[in-house]
Amino acid sequence: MSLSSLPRPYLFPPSTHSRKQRCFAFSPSPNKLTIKMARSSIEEVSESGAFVRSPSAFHNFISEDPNSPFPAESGRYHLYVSFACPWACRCLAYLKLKGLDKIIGHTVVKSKWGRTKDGDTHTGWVFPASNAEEAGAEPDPINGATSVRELYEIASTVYSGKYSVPVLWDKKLKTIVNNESSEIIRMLNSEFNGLAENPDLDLHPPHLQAQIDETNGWIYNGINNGVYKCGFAKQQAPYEEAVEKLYKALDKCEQILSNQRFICGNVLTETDIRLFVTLIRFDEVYAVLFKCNRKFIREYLNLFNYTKDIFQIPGMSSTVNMDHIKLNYYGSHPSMDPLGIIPIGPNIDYFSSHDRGRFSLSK
Ligand SMILES: N[C@@H](CCC(=O)N[C@@H](CS)C(=O)NCC(=O)O)C(=O)O
Repeated sequence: MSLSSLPRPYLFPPSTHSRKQRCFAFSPSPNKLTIKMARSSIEEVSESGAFVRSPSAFHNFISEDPNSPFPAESGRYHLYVSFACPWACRCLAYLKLKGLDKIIGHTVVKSKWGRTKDGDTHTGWVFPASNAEEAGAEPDPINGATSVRELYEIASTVYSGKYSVPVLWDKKLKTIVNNESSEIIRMLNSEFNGLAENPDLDLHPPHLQAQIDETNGWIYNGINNGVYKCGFAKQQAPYEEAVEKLYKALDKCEQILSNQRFICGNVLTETDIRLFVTLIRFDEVYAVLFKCNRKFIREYLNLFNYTKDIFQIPGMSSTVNMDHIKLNYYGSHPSMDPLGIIPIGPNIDYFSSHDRGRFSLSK
């Protein structure tokens, strides 16, 4: 079978299709592919100066069904991530927690953005030429690409959106399966259980799904995406609106965490991983660069201890590389930090003891 006869990726913004429908819905229709999208988050600003995140474009779903177009297989898929990116690090956390890192390889890009093509001013994620170039970053072992942009160009000749991470790559079909972290983590949670070292860990269990989905909604709007709305706002009013919403959501989390160990009860769920990736970057980056400075996470008794609790779950600390985080945020956004000077603090020790053991764990 030639590559051209194989299904091309399902490529357009998420619709109201159910997950299973989307899994088998391929759209080769060129009309769907010509949506003009921002090529970088810096361009994602509305007329009123508010940050408006554009949707991810690749929405195929890996399935445990061996007859599906993207069946769960050992060694077939590869995850491209940045240690700086909270969305990508959600996926990395799942590789570690589910025990999938021998089944699905991953490659970390360089911390700072670079030119993605000769003769073009676009800057974005790039790979180092060798392992020696930057600790933690690696050359692309699958496609030999020099930038993440190149991966998108291999996957689609008509794509015109952001060249974002995470990228879940199919080595067999040489294409992007999915570039939306909220969908990738669902696949990693449920579809590789025949191959995972920790198949019993279910971070989206049926009895909590409604609560998880509802909680994800306000945490995404207020906190995960909320910090970006603060940082990327180009006018005072949208900035202030985003800050209000952010601290309302953080206060709500603080209140919930005064009664239970995790956000959806006394059991770790997807919502905790999604929240953690923002909290761990908050005091080091968002409080300073994104002007989220009404209160630090380390000033919230419960949120701070909770962040340490999750950081100390085996495998999680390996998904946090504060050097990459700080080098990227402070070094890749000249419109916000033109000199790229990296603040020295606060260097929080997330391995220090926490008090979350006061809550008993449940199923
Ligand atoms: N909705 C996406 C967002 C991914 C995203 O925005 N990634 C950022 C890094 S934190 C990126 O790669 N941006 C590239 C750019 O703006 O050019 C997800 O959750 O996977």
